[in-house]
Amino acid sequence: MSHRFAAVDLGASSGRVVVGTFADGALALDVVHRFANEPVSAGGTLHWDILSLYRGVLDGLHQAGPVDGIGIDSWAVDYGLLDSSGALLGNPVHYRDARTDGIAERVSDLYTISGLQRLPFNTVYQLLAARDTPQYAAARTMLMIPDLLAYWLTGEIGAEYTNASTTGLLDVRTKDWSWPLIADLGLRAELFPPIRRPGDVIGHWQGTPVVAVGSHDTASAVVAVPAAGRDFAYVSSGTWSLVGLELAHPVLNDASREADFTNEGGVDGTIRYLRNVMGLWPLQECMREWGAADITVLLADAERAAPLEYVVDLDDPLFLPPGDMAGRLRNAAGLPRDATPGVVTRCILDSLALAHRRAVRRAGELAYVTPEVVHLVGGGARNELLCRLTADATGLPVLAGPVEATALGNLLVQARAAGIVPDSLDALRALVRQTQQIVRYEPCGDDAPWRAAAARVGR
Ligand code: ADP
Ligand code: LRH
Repeated sequence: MSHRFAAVDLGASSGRVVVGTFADGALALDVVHRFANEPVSAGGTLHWDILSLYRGVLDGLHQAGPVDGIGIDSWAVDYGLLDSSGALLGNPVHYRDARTDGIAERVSDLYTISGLQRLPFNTVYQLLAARDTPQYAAARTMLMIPDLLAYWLTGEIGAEYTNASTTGLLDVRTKDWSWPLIADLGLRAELFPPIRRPGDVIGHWQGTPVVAVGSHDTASAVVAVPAAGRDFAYVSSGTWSLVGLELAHPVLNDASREADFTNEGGVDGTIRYLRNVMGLWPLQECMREWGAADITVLLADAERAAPLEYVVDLDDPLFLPPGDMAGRLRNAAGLPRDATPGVVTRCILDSLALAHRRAVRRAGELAYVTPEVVHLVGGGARNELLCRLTADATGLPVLAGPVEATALGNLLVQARAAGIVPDSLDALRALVRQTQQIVRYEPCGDDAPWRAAAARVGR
């Protein structure tokens, strides 16, 4: 007897609908629809093209055919506001929009409540930036992106826990909205719908159950990390690199706050103790500027470029907004004006591996864990150079894959809710190990060049 589920997975760079077929202990993935996610700047604000994304979701679900369930995940922190009739008020704003500039600095530290890294675009700061607008005044409900899409599919309103944990308004201990914090910040409590948990049935679309999953894409990706034990670090590698550990309890001390580590809510009450590292975003932006469609050519050129010649601190917020990325990199790294795209790409990948090294080491120190292996999942697992550099920089073996970890985590949580796979995260991960291709990269064992490069970027 086989079961089919559809995962809707929206990343910052693309969306896809993936069908997972579970039969006799086997699991096959089929990406039935892939579509671009292209933000649009209008009226001076950077927006997500939410209706085009919804069109991609509907097209994908139609192509998926009959399934036993549908789960939706997306990037975190962004939301839509609904009015009293349930209509969407305006197009959701992109977290890289400049409206939150300077807001976080004006708010007292919320770390001991939310456990979140202070990122300028956390939902809380976006809401504070919007608080005095007519749109906010008319709003009655705030829905995070996957909850908004689920609402359009089912008519049901709620806030899935893992993604709500990225708002900055959830209490990391109670795992529910922090009502005192919401009141202190002058936000309206009525906006925040009841929390739903991964595995809850949200409603139905054309007779098919729509099931809450780890709707924060990173939460779903971590479910599908094919770890065998506990002493592992992960890098969820795509537009961002989310680098860290899975813990049973949050780490909320000053050292952790100062190191910018976040305690996001994971599936089954776990804590995703991680740091947002700039990821492949700078490369995506350079490719957009260069009009470079084929990443494999760039990576081959980067492979031939001199190692660790140009490095930057990719954690610098300088690299956060869109536009003239190559120019910003050139200034920060001292790259020559005529540096080829291959050399710039090498600079990005060396710098990214250096940032992975820093985050893996710091996470271990702060949480008293000694990782023995780094699992690198997501689109970045297709980048052999990045995987090899990450192994060399961290001094740990890198196990690369699955590439579609997020969709896989989404599917596994649905399959579990339907009772067709075992209950524990360990068992789900064993299924990933048995059914997915994973490539191992051994570290070269020479730490000196990485230590020197770390000193050069001053971290
Ligand atoms: P997100 O979910 O954040 O949109 P993905 O997990 O889809 O990100 O990963 C996207 C990244 O995967 C791209 O930025 C690109 O660097 C990398 N990637 C995609 N295809 C390839 C490829 N063929 N070789 C190497 N890297 C790739
Ligand atoms: C990755 C991600 C990440 C968030 C960022 C906004 O796609 O969800 O975990 O911090 O997008």
